[in-house]
Amino acid sequence: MAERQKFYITTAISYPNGAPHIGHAYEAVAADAIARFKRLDGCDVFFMTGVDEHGLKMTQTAAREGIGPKELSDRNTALFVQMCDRLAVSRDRFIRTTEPAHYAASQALWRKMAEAGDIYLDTYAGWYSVRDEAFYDESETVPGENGVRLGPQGTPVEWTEEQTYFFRLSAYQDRLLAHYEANPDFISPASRRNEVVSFVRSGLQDLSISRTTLTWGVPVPEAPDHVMYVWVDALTNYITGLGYPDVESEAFRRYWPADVHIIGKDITRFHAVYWPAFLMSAGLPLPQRVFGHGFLFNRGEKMSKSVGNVIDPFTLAETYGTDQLRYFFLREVPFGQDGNYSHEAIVNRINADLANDLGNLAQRSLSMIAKNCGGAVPAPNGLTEADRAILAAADGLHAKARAAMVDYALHTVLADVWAVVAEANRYFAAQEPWALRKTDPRRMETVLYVTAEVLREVAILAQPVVPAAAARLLDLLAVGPDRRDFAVLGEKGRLEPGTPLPAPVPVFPRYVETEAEAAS
Ligand code: ME8
Repeated sequence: MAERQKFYITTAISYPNGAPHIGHAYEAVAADAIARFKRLDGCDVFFMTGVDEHGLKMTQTAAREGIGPKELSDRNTALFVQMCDRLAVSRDRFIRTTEPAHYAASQALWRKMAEAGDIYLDTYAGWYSVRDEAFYDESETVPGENGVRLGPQGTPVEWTEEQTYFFRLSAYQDRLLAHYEANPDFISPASRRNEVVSFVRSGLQDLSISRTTLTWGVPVPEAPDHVMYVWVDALTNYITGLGYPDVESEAFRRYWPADVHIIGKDITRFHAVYWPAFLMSAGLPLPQRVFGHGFLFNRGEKMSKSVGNVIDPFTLAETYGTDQLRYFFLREVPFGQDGNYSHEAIVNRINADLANDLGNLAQRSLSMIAKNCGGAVPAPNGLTEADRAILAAADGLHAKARAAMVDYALHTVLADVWAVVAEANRYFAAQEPWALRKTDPRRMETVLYVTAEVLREVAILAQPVVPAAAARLLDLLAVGPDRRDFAVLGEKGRLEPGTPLPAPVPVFPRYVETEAEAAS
């Protein structure tokens, strides 16, 4: 058997300075859907997510709450883990940056960069945003209200001056530009790539990479009065998770470099400029790709605690259902672009796509099979042009989905799958199997077989996004657990006539408005 292709995918690691929000949920679900897709498509996947526990933001939030940063992190990290469970995020590893192994990895990477001559001590004087944990050039900041200066993300910046270690980022400008040029997909989507290229072209300053005014972080080797700048240790998480500094370890050799880092667009610079420069300095291979997804907004507005529109992913999952929420995120928002969520938009997707289009087709065809075909998979009796056409459309989905996934276009995969669902509904309506029951029962069986077969392929391909509902549908079709991956799509996995089927139950219930919602 050919060796399975490896696929290493990560999310950003989230700051546990508060409870997870919808942006965290979105990123985790998107990365999970990609990981599940790749697993079903035969890859040996390693999927990692986790939390970024150090830094000034954690220290300051903890101080405001009158607790230590570790206590703050422990409390919120538990919620991030719960969120992963609640949203069916199938991670292989949940990493915490306070793990001793992560200290060792970060210090080892630091030493490599120092050995390469890329680290020196100097005085930093410039602007820092605690909210972004980022240094900004004066030219990137603007005056805000009440004498506060704002950085490019609209967060306040503070003037800081201290003795710190620097990383010779300026020395990597040409190598980075050459890398972007030679690897046009390194930064996706293209709009993010253009931003990064023009940032790097405009000239790179050396980067301050340690702090002395802070103790909550990874100590700098041989300089314990310094802790590492939080982004140095945060980015290192991607290799800590594979056993770095043991580059001979099985996991590191197997999975590094990462196939894709899934991150939000606001942190592209760290992943597409700093991270590859650190890796080049340490003599390690670079990740294949950095994918910067868009932001989710609440009816066009940025979520903020002061506006009071921060939506808790637990409440959303509770209200709409995990699969429903996952489907909404990935179908509604073209992956890479910004998107909006609102109660109406979520309900519309649930009821139109899931309950009506797929749920009803499954319910109608499976109940007819239960009543009229002895509760077993019916036998096809000679295929017509219409039967062949819908089967061909379903059989063609795998190739289309793979093509869309080259760019992680999850929304395109779903649009293609649901286009076949719509076509199957038209087929079902046109064939009128309920009328054939009396006039031509053999033909009815064929129509029901073809419909069930389309449902099988749709359910298999829907698994990455709606894992629980797809599994229920595959149960209803008596598709065994070993016959659910993409290898059995198309003719080789056809349903076996005569296979007994369980009694059908609805797979996607309609969302019914509560009285309060209906009245508002
Ligand atoms: O940036 N919509 O952590 P974080 C979509 N610790 N995505 C969003 C979002 C929104 N409204 N808000 C945030 C950090 N995100 C660092 C990462 S990685 C080595 C260190 C995304 O908790 C954001 O873009 O602020 C990022 O990818 C992730 O959520 C975690 O954000």
